[in-house]
Amino acid sequence: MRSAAVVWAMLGIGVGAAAQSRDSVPAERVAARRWFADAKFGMFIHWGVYSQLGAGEWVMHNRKIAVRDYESLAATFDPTRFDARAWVALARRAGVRYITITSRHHDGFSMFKTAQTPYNIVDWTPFKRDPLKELSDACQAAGIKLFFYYSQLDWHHPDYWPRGATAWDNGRPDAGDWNRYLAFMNAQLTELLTNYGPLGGIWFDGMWDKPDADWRLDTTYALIHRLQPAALIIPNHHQQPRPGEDVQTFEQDLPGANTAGFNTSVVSADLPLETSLTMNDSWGFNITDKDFKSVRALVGYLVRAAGNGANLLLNIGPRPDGTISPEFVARLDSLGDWLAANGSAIYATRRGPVPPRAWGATTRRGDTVFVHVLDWPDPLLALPPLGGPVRSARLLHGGAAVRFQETSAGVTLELPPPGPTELDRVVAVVTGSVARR
Ligand code: FHN
Repeated sequence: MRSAAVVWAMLGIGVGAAAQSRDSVPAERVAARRWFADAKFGMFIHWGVYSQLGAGEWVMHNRKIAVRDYESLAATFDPTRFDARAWVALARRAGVRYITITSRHHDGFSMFKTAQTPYNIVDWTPFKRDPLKELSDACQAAGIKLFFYYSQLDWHHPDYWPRGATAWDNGRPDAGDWNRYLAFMNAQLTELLTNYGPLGGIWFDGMWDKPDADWRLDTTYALIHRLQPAALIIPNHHQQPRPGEDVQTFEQDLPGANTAGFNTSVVSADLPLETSLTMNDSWGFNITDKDFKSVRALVGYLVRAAGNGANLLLNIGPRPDGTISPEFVARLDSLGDWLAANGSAIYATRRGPVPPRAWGATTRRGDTVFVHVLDWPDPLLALPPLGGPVRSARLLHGGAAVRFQETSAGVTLELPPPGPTELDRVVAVVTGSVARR
């Protein structure tokens, strides 16, 4: 542990002078943030007791299920076909670099062995196995980083009191001890950060239920960073980043956009960014939701996320028996095929000099600007200046030269016609020394 080794870090992954803000961050976390910004693609997994009802992870709230009844449901959870190695094999085929899985969602059920409550998958269900342990072992063997989603909101714990915006009368006593609840959470986080090997980090969610409560985040964040100095804290609180947080994440929106209605439009200039996205319209398994995005749309999200300097955290909701529906598998396999051919224009890139446009996006690594043409039927594509004189332009596939013209107003590329099944025409443009941003 190098906790004493505090460095003044300048990540330099943001835009303009604002990106040059200094942040006192230990070297381990500086490296971890850089790793995260390079990773570009993660797999989100929402899986829990709720999967059994096939109506998403909010089913307890949406159907106003009483705690007693939900406890009975939990006692029948038996995902006998869960195979951590199969999940991780799928993740590898898809080309993801990390997995973020729900360790405890808003229903308050712990999907891991915990001494803090019997309401956990090992002690409460016939399954009796710890899927997070099995997953962490499989991830470590495969070189995939594991992050734990952890809900601060709890619809089951009596000490989650006073209750927040999502409360309903579900049979809990109208009293509770907030200090005890915070101690419970910190004790569970200690278990997660102690018993599952080195983690990528903790992905928090649910604070928005009680935005004005005294969450004592400083204490919790310090605990996490003391237990694992390289663990990243990713808060999905939909607000501007606070001290101690490592990544700014956006839900169902690219950074700065707010079509979902709860994201902040303020984008951090110096933290790595992430966008979480459902593959259909649900996070947890939803048996009637067949509104799956096409592979073309998903490639578009991945490219536009990278063009915004963000990772894409793409969700699956496994079935209650532990298997993964073919719709998820097919799309992840197709993304893996696409990344096998185009990953050099995605992984370890940063946002390019041209912000995402209707036609596509740009990414950059060193002096190479990758122009991702997603939707442009015409032969000429005019770009603003790329930050340095263009030395060459070639198709990523096959390396054929792409003719270009450069003036003080910018660069015009002469594109070959799009192939009939092509998802993204990538042109690698090498420039003379790009002005670093
Ligand atoms: O309420 C949750 C929801 O169930 C899901 O976990 C998503 C994932 O980003 N986050 C919350 C809403 O902000």
